[in-house]
Amino acid sequence: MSEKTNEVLLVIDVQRDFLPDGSLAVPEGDAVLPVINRLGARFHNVVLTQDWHPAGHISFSSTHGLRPFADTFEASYGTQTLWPDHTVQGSPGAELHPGLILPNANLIVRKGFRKDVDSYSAFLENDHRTSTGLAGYLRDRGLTSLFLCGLAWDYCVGYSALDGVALGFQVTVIEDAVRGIAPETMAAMSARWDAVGVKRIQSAQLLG
Ligand code: VGL
Ligand code: ZN
Repeated sequence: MSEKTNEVLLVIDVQRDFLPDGSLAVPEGDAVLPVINRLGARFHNVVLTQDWHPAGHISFSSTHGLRPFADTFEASYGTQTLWPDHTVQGSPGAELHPGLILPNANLIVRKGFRKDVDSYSAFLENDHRTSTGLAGYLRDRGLTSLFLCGLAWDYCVGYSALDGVALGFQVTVIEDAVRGIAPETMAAMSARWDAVGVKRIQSAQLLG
């Protein structure tokens, strides 16, 4: 692949807790590792995100004495899905997965570190106002074409892609380098991607 200078690989939330044996394991989450490592060797610009929650975070069902996956919480910014405790700051589960080998990584963006706001998107937290700073970083560096991979299709990859388009970036999801939490929410997210012009490709189209 002859990479263009405006292209960046965005590797979303490939952390121990989202892979098998993690507290919020994404089905087949480990399948993305070899694909992402191959992609990472081909991009000069690689940016990672890391979900990074304080203990007692608003998105944890345990914080509210409610059930993960089944219950929701009415946050000031809208309805928040509730999850098992995951990616707690400084815990082993929050670490980037050790199977990830990305020497070209330029930046790691942490998100979801405010106790009262969750953040699925790499760009904007769930209140749709608080910026992670990533858009400014990418614009400053002239990186306007984003290739997304990682976890999870229906949440963090999903909302990052939608916000990326809304912020004026060209966004392509590398489908075989992404896995999701549930088929229904994945299908719903795919429809939203298609509606706003998120492109979808297979890694072979880049690695070929
Ligand atoms: C994620 C749910 C909660 C993700 C993060 O990385 O997709 N999903 N926190
Ligand atoms: Zn989270």
